[in-house]
Amino acid sequence: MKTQSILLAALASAPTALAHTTFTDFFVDGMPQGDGVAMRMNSDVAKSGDPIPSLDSDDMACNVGGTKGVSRVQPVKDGALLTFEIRSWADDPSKESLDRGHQGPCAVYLKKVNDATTDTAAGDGWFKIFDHGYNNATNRWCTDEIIDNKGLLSVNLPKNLKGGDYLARPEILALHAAKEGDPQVYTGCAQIFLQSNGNLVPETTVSIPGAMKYNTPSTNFDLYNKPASEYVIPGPPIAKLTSSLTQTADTAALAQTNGLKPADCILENANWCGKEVPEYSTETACWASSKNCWEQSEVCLKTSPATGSAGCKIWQDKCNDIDNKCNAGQWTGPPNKGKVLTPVKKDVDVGLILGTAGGDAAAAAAPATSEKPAPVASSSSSSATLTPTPSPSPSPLPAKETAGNGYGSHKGVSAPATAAPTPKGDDEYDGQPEDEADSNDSDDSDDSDDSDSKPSPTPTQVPKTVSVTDGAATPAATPASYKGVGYKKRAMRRVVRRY
Ligand SMILES: [Cu+2]
Repeated sequence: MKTQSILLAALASAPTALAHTTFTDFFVDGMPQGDGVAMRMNSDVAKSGDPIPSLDSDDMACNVGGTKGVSRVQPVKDGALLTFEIRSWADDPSKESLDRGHQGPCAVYLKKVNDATTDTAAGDGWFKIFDHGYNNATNRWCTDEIIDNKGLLSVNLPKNLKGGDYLARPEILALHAAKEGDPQVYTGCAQIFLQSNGNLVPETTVSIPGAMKYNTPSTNFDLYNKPASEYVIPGPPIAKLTSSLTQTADTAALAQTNGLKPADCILENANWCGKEVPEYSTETACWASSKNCWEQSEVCLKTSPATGSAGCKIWQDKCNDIDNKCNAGQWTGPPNKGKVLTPVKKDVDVGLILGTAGGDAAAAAAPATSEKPAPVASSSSSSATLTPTPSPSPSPLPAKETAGNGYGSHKGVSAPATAAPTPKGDDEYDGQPEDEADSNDSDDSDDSDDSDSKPSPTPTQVPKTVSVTDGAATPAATPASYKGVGYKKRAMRRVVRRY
């Protein structure tokens, strides 16, 4: 058992250390929803951080295995701010979000679905609500902005979209190996229920896979030898929205019936929920409840996605507590019956809210796009593309989120006035996650140490589940001048080594 547990621990810690990046979780109006909650990630945990293997595969929709949904769907208000988080180590938000050698555009797509838990995601129905490529004025790519914003990518949902289930899909395209035929796409999907009375729908939708193809200027771009200002963002322009003719004015659409957190869920680990064990007052019943507890623990561990099993450890503490009390002859329980153990989530300042830059080229006059002085706040660009609607027209977003320089701040905390860099230098990512030597980082392994052993008491470490909350307070800045030179070799080496 011990050997097996060590082996599993090694297996579990290795993949995250080799990761490029993963969309691990999302926030709604600055509130973290929990690691992996309502999030479709690569179901192959060992490869969770890898780029999508093929642009032509169904994996492009919601990542590998993402044609299958998860059980939760998170409610969001009309016009909500969605924030997606990326991590190089899916289970450790304190580490870097993405190696800086990854440079390229990003986008966010939506797809209206009947049931976000079962929709297969791949195929038609996707529309783009945001993109951001290269900003000439700042010499920065979308990835630069995300990295310097603690790995957070935020987008305001267009107001008055038709309510109901959606898949929300962030996308990053890293171009460092594009010229060599290896455009690296990172994606994932949030399952959301939009609480909206609106009736806006996209005029046109696209298929994913299909919106991004190999051997196009967007995907075989020579990052190191071509001016980034010439770069064309892949996929369709930001969708024009129009009133749905088939408006059913059903307020029933506002009532979410699917994917809600079970009322008796006292602990979450991604989409797993722990339920209180049966009450007991005899020794036999005490141990029966202990068994119940450990059985739930096993399910928790088995269903842990790449974001880890921190919640399962909390659950094991509960089981150990029951065991100790059974042993001590305290046969009335369970202790702290019904107590919610899910760590309290705190509001996060999501920092930068990017506007579009270098994108939407099809919609705007072509050359002008790349001359844009600074990122335009997303609200202005999206309201420009919204088709006027009969009833409530898309209302402008609060001013605090639309600072003219493109740095909005959801919580009104001011973001950097310029993209002024704090030089970190090239060695910033020397010896960083990519090297195998790091794969047994001691702080990586503790998440998995005891994970498979059940009644072995694990009285240590308080798991750091919501540490993202500490992390996101101050947007850090990094070298704007950094052009990815010097990374190239590493990037190539990496490609050779892995693909
Ligand atoms: Cu990578």
